[in-house]
Amino acid sequence: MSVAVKLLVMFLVFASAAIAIFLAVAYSTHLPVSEQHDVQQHGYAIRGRWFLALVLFLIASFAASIPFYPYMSATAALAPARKVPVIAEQYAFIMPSRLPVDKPIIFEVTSRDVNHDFGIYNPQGHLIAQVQAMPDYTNYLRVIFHAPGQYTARCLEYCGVGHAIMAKTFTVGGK
Ligand SMILES: [Cu+2]
Repeated sequence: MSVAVKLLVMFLVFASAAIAIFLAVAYSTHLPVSEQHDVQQHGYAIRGRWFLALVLFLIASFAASIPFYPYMSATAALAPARKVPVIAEQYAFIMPSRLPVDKPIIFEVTSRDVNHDFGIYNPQGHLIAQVQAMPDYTNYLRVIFHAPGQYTARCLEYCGVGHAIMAKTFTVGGK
């Protein structure tokens, strides 16, 4: 089932529930009128039970949703990643020329001189990831290369006269 269909089904379910509640409320106004003191005790009891049910529902929802919190899976995926230092300088990237396919990689990107940008292009020439390369600071870029081939890192921030030729090709997979 596609995401759009799931969203449509969810919308229809919740919209139907909302409409049903409105109809029930509208219908309930046809009942004979009661005096406040006749119904007060009973009403408070109903309110108390609903409040308790709502609190329990919210606690249960909160507990049930914790495993789906994205940060845990992101942290788990980071754990076995291979760290690859990248040093940018006028006008080159110092980094390995071969990297593994389908393995999480964390590029540790910094600069030896001025601000650069580390942009990774796949073999089709599409930009797939990028991060700033800054002096005296390390930025972390997590990448998984899903296809082997010849990739190219290019500088994406003007850094001097040689900026346009600042590139490094590297191979993913093979050996
Ligand atoms: Cu540059």
